Amino acid sequence: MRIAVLADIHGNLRALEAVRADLRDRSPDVVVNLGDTVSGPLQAAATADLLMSQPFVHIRGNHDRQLLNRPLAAMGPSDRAAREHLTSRHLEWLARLPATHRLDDEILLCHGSPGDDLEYLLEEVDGDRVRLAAAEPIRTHLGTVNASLVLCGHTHIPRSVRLPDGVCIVNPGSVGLPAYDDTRPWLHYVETGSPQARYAVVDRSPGTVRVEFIALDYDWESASREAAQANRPDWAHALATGYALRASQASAAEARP
Ligand SMILES: [Mn+2]
Repeated sequence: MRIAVLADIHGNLRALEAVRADLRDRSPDVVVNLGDTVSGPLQAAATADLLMSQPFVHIRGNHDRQLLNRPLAAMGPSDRAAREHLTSRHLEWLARLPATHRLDDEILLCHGSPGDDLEYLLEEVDGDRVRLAAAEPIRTHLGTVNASLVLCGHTHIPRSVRLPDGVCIVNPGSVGLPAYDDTRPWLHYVETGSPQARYAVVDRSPGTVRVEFIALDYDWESASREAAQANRPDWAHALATGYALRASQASAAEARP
């Protein structure tokens, strides 16, 4: 079974269209979307409309949950921007998505870890960056899940890990947002170092897993301009460079005439 794995689209329709164009030549058996589908200042409603029309397997991410469950005033700016553009049919669609899904007996889809859409499964925060976690904490975060292949997103870092017990875990990276900062558990930056749109194709045959990571050019300059116009210099910088905007860079940019 050949599985195209998309995650963390974050309302970036331009990046999603680049992935869809690339998928046309690959004809996977199934396309899965691992959540954080709309949150952000770009094209939340158009992204949701497109995805709702596709025969993909979708699960929800923490941001999809947060923009449904929180009052507008309590949302972060990315969730609020998306929420303001979504209509009831988009919200009803998001509300129906499960937090995890089993593609078959062996394959589990989740956003963060199987039990927590906010938990980093393959990374740990080290100072103000993230790095690959050791096998033991990854195994702990997997919990009692019985699957030989786990597909996850959330940290936007493309990675394929095989634990000593043979379980394979693949994060395809982010379709729509190549870098971000977060304050949980403290301020840190997550960066892929390239503005390209990411996804993966996982070919699972009995006894083997072949993983192909794909990085695609698309019109990230237009996406970045759109974020800047929405007063999101952090997104504008991340989309154009694949690096996160440091607080010191942001204040320096503001001080410029
Ligand atoms: Mn997430």
